[in-house]
Amino acid sequence: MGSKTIDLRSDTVTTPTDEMREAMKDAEVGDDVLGEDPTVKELEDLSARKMGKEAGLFVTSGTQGNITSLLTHTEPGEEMIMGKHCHIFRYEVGGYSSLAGLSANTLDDSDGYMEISSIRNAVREENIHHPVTSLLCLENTHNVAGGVPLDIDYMEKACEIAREDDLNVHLDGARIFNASTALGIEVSDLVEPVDSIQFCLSKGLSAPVGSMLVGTEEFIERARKNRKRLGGGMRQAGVIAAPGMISLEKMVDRLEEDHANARRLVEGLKELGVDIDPDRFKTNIVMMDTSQFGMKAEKLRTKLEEKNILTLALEKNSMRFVTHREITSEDIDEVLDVFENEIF
Ligand code: TLP
Repeated sequence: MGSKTIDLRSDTVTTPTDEMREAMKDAEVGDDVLGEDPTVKELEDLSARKMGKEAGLFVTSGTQGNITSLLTHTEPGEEMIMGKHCHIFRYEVGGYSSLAGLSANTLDDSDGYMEISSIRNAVREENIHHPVTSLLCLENTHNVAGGVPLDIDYMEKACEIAREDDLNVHLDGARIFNASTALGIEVSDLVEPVDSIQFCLSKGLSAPVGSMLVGTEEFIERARKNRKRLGGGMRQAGVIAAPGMISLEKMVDRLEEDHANARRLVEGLKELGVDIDPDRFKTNIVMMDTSQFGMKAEKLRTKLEEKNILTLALEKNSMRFVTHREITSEDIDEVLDVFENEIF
């Protein structure tokens, strides 16, 4: 067995490339709170252009991008509709409620999709007892469902329903380029119907830090103030925006490799007799039920860790593997070897 640690916990573990480090060193900078950092401006403009929206805002993280968006779309006391398994609801420390004062009407999204009819039924009618429903949140790719890319037809239908009731739509597109890659469509077409998108530079795109929020100019102007309110106004942020430019210009095209490695893992596990559905995993995230090995996910995680393979025990019986730039097809073969020889 090799001694390299094979880190499949998340694509967040990717480290900046040499080119990114060089770009950081050479980045032109200024005080971004005063609107004077040329590299940040360039990244914001490029992000908006790529998404086909008017303006962009550089934020510290996906979580900050999402909460900034919620604060900008809504008023305290309002309600939003979102999936039970979405990141904003499950993994952002309840900021939607403590920071934005919102309630969440959560719908089943186990396979990544909330039923369109359930979205329609979840919108509150005007009534003195009801909060106002003001926002629909979508997540693409859907993390917990297994990196599911929501197709364009669904995106359009969900947004159409939202519009009928005057809701805005925010997309947590942390991995939106994985979705557009898997679906084989332009990212701007996929996000066309939504009002705002948060997408991450620091996941599969390998930047060390940062996410982007994009939307209309008017929305981004108000979001900029909310980001400041959250303490996210940065100064010479060009040094961290510079690698983000490389993420957008050079790291998108290679995501297909990550998807191929995820496929190799799923198909290999299936061949070994694991109960896993190869058709379910279309991007870089794979979920596996560990109860078939007679083990809780945490137990299997520890066993794999002893073999230098890092994974996440996401739920009691659910283990997550995420492929990324620092995982090769040989690494996947080694993981499959360990399953064959040590786990079965
Ligand atoms: N997800 C992380 C963990 O927080 C679970 C991961 O390893 O997958 N939206 C989605 C869909 C995400 O998956 C994440 C991060 C975020 C937002 C938040 O991004 P950060 O970590 O930059 O705040």
